[in-house]
Amino acid sequence: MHFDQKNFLADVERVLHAEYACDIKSAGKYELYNAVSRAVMEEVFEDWNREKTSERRRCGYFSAEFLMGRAIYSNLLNLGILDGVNAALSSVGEDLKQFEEVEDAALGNGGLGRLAACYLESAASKNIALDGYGIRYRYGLFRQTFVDGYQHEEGDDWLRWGDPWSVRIERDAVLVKFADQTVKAVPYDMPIFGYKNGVVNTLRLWQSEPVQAFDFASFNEMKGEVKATENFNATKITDVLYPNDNTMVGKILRLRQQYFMVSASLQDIVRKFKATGKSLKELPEKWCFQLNDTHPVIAIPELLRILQTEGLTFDEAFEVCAACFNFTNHTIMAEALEKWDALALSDLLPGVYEQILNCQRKLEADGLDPNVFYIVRDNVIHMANLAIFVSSHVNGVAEIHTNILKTQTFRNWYERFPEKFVNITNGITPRRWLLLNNPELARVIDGKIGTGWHTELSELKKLTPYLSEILSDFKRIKHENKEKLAAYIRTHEGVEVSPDFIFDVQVKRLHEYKRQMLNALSVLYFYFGIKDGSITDFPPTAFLFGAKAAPGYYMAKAIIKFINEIANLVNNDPDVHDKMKVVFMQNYNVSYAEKIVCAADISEQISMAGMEASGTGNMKFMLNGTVTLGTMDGANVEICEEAGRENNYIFGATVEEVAAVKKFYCPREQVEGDPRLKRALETLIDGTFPDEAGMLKKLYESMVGGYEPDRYLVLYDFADYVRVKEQLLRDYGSEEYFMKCLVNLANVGKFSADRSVTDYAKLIWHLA
Ligand code: 26W
Repeated sequence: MHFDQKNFLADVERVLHAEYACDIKSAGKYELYNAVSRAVMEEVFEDWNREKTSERRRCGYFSAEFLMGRAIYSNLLNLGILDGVNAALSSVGEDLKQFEEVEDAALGNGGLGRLAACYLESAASKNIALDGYGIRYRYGLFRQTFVDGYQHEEGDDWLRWGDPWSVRIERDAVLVKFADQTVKAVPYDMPIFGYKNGVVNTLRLWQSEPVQAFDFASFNEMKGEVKATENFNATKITDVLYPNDNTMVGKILRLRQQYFMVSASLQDIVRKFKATGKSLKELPEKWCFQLNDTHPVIAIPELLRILQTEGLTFDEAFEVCAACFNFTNHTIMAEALEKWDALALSDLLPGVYEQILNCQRKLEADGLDPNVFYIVRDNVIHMANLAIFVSSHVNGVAEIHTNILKTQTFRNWYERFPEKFVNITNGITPRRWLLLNNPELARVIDGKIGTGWHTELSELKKLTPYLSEILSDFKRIKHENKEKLAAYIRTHEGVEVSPDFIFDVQVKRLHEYKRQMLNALSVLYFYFGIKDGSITDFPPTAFLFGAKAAPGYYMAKAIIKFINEIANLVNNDPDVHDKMKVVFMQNYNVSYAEKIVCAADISEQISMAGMEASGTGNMKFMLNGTVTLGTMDGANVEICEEAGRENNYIFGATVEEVAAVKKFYCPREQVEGDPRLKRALETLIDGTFPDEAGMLKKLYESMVGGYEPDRYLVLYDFADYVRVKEQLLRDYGSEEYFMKCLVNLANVGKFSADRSVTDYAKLIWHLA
């Protein structure tokens, strides 16, 4: 994008005059943020419109979540005007940094939502015609604070700073009909800028509104179908993102959200396709759809329904759907695979339910054994099975995960339809996760191998001969990043952390399978070891945690409380204050992550093998030159393939061992056999920590009592974890250690989202 400082400031002034009746001198942060963003938006119309009106084949990425984070810096970077805007603002005494107060668009929970955001950015950067379709939640993922160590949740008013990067497209509004209400769906379009290539794709987020305000003509067309009472609470549908990650809660409002978003998207797409005069049978030539987990799978019966209203037969409609839809699975956890009560769904969406039944009938007519293959059974609708049956491609998100899908989770389906199953290993965008968050390191790399790696990440391999040359720069930059993070933690958490400590980091959603407990218990073991003199040469380490727990997930909240109590104990004990610090960072989000991943010395990826579909945080740390302390799970396996297992710190039971161990495993014996573990674990019940609510006691019981004690083999893997962690802490600081970091950086290429979306485009979407 052409940039002229004077013109730009004049544009900003003009927006300020018109929108806020002020000028640059008198504008507050809010006004300036909106004016700067809008001044940029004025310039991008042509590029955006070219893509919006282009005839080329496209893919719609249907997702209930897009965890976009903060838009302004990433947009300016991709438009190639980050430095220009920075200079322009400096010339009038303003600072781009002030916009760090702008809220993140946290319209997602975790990995799946952030993956969608990375894919949109990478697709635009690779000139792949991918558009996102989702929900414009009024409130995103809750804002987290800790009160007495307990998690508290507050509403996330992400629109507080305005939404200058979206445009409301009233003319594309459609009606979405439920049995008991009809609502208006209004799209807000966000431009997705490719990296310095002039490509602008679209993220279209639908907002639910009452139908009264709808334009009169369409209202009349409905011939009085809509009763006044039906407008009641229409806005509620898109009010708030469900804060569950990996657990299905069968709430009808969630079903309403899912249907709302896919119905609006498909109506919009079908309407525009029809306007070209082509037959809807040809829809698959122009469109395909990627279903991001089961959340948007209701799109399948909805498109079947729409196509039949348009005159296609069921068989014709089915053929179109089979050619259009593809399905990504992001988790093997049974409790995350969406199922809906058939009665509830048929009450709310009778027309859709009919199509689901038609699919079940077709499945039987095709000769599949209904005892093995079913979409509806015992009045339960299995959304994943529906997706597999209809889609042309089903993919997992890392090699090990796809293999588990094939051999366990969807084994029968794989044996019957092997050609459908493919693996596409996840990736992250190197623009946000290195260029933007770690510009100093990016400059050093540019200086050695040029800038080709910005869009072709495997070029980082060219660094290999220069690793020792950049070692001292790397160390210096890492230390500076640690200073910045320490300053941020001081202001936001009120804890003093020395940047000279090792930064051992675990950031991700709080879940038992991710085993923050394992990390916590090791911290206690180190603490007691230092106290009783059995550990003498402990290198000063800061254990940094960041995680949100689903508000209804009791055990996850107990783990947060436990870690906060450990932090309290450790940080207030003068005996260890020059040896360890523990910080649970509040409100971990995308913007916090940007500061963290470039400042970490250790990346903790310690899920029980077989449980983490891929992980993408692991890739962010690797891209910033951090070694992984992890299990052979998810993409860790491929990280080891790419960077060498010897350059990472791998421990614990493998998938095969997990299966074997579970047969004879006795957690209590495990604890009795290891006094260090016993000492750490019993803090949960021996009065070390206050526990009025009995939460810690319950946590203890989950480890050694009840139906399936220590389900995720925390106690089983403890000894090996501590052994490898101690080795890593000993290695830290050596030339060898830093070389491992750099070897990881040089071999991170595979984990670029550019590679992932290119794979999707070739193998699944057939987009040139
Ligand atoms: C129905 C409730 C629910 C909500 C969210 C079920 C499942 C989810 C997501 C699938 C959870 C999720 O984010 N999974 C993560 O997806 C990432 C992107 O593929 C992977 O890297 C992570 O390993 C996986 O946990």
